[in-house]
Amino acid sequence: MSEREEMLARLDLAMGAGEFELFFQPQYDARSGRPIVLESLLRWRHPERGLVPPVVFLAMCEDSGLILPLGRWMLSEVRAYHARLAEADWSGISISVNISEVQFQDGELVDYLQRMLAQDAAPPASALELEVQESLVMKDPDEAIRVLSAVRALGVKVAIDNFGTGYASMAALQRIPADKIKLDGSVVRNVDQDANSAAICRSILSLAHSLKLPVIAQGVERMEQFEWLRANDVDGLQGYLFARPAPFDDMLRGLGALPV
Ligand code: G
Ligand code: MN
Repeated sequence: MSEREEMLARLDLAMGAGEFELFFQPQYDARSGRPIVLESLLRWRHPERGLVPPVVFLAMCEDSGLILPLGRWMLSEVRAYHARLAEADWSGISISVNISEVQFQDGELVDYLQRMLAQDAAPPASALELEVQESLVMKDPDEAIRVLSAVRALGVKVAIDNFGTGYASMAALQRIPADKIKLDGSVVRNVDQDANSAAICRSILSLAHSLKLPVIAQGVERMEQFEWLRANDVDGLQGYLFARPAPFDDMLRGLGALPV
């Protein structure tokens, strides 16, 4: 068997074997410094290879169709973590889930969410946030608007992920039903050092704010970026500077407000 075939065969068994895990990375309110959302990130703990990052296996899951049951597993799995947040006195925090292209286009996403939310009233739908890539939304804006409107009608929040990677027309953004946008790490990488980068970032912030959309900067790695972003009215922050993705218990131990 080729390495790919071997991985595919193992992936098929991984879900039943409980080898998928969620890591969590906090997002913070830029003004109060408080953690507001935990982004859940999928990891595969392969028995021999150890921790496999999603770039290695997600495309395989999409090709094999495993992405659908896996995506549903993530959605229902995160609900269990709310009780643990409440126990630790962090009950106001939401949890976000990244939605893959296949899952977004599947046609069953809204029905699945509705059934899942109906099973148990706690936590409320508003404690769940879906992250949908900008590129995916812009591929078929009319269809995305239909799905995202239905998601928000359930009370679930929507974030447009990796914003600023070049696909969104400014005209399209105003039609997209969303609660926030997450700036791609590439947009904020040099904001404090490069005038063009700063100009682009400022214009996205100004556009989003005129549409009443909060802006979360992701991929923040340096203190100077953090300072620039706060001075330029960014609403939320996420990145290695504050916290790396980590298993829930490790994340919880390190969780606290940023000094702002
Ligand atoms: O596509 P999305 O933005 O959801 O991807 C999140 C990924 O980005 C995670 O796998 C996480 O490990 C990574 N990440 C989170 N914070 C940082 C950061 O500050 N710098 C870099 N380079 N990557 C980050
Ligand atoms: Mn994301």
